[in-house]
Amino acid sequence: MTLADAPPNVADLISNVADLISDRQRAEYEANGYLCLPEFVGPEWLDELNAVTAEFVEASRSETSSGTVFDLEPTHTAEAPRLRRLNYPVDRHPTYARFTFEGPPAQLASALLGGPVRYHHSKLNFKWAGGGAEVKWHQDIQFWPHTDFTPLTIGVYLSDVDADMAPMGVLPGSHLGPLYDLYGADGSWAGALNDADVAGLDLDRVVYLDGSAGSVTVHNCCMIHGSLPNNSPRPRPLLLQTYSALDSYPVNQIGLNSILDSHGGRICGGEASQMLTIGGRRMHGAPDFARKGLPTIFSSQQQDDGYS
Ligand SMILES: O=C(O)CCC(=O)C(=O)O
Repeated sequence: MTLADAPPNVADLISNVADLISDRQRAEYEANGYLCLPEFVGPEWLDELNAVTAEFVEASRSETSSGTVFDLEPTHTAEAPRLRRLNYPVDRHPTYARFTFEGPPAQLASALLGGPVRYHHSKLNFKWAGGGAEVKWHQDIQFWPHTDFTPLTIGVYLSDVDADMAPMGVLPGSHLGPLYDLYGADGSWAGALNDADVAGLDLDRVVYLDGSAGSVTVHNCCMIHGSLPNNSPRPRPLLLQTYSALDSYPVNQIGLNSILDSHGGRICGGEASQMLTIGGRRMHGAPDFARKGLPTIFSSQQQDDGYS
């Protein structure tokens, strides 16, 4: 289904999940840990996103090295930009924010996770033409652990991506297997499985998720995935956004969880419930005290702290 004209209210669509994905697709996601949905995002969104993205590529010409906004290849120049990534697109332009919080990815995440979702982070991986770097085999959850394994990442190809353009590769079912150590032998963070662990994978089973512009990839946070270098003459822009279930929370001070964008934790399609499950025990946590200032147990119990 094309969602270009869908209403921008996730809540409206949660009651109509069947319009977005079928029960069979949801079951496939649960069993295999991934989905690929051809041309899920319609031309209106794509045109808008590509126009904004072109502005950022243009702006990158005045940059000489990677920074908060851009991750640039070492050979990037003003004449021949070579971008690896636009960091945190939702903080960079309202179009990305609207797309991520109200558009097809938020709607799809809600459909897959069965209700409102908690946004975590976003990025736009360019994988530039003529050698854009490989992404080695890894799982995401070690980069940003949560209180459960519901987080998923939705990728949107902003242009046609064929098999020669290094599409995302996934190892079906690996989301139900071991969680690998992504540190190197010297103890430093490598962000990838080591060679011995990779040698133990059945890489013949990898599925590469190519698709025309607007096609969408979904992968669970425990999925083993990666992509080859892009040796084609065309860049491969993949806009990625991560969401978890409403009652799933990032564990602070581990990896990316400490440096989320200004919208990290935002709820799409509902309100925060403060429900969570840890170690199999469910509870209703206290409100977010950052919102109205620090209460004490006295002011809470006397109901004069502004939270009642
Ligand atoms: O861009 C890709 O092909 C994969 C991206 C990815 O896995 C990541 O950025 O964590």
